[in-house]
Amino acid sequence: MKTFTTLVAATAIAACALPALAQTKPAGQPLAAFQADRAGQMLAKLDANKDGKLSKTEFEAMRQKKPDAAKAQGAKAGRGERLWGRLDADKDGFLSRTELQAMAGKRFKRMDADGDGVLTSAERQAAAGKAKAAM
Ligand SMILES: [Ca+2]
Ligand SMILES: [Ca+2]
Repeated sequence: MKTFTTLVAATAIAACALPALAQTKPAGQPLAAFQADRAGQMLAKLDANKDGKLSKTEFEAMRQKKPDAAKAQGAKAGRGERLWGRLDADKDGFLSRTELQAMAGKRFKRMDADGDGVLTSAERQAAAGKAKAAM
């Protein structure tokens, strides 16, 4: 009978330990999910003609929706051109989903402070704070 009680107790402890284990997993977003999310969000928001890629006009519309950021960037003439040149890797004049994911990947690496490949909410908040301070 003693063995049975011990077994029940052990099972009860294991059952309690499971949710605790789940909580110790890093509550963050891995790189691939971040890239897919970002690229999807940008296409959903900016791809006006729904051809699955962003033309320069569609991309510029985003910059114009953020007047503060556009003003700050306007101080450095030609920055938009250089940014576009970096993003449009195959120079076809459009940003494909792959190119948007590459952009998201670079952003992810800047935000992932401890470099563990997972973006936690704390790292997101820190990055958001930095972005605000930069404006
Ligand atoms: Ca488009
Ligand atoms: Ca391209």
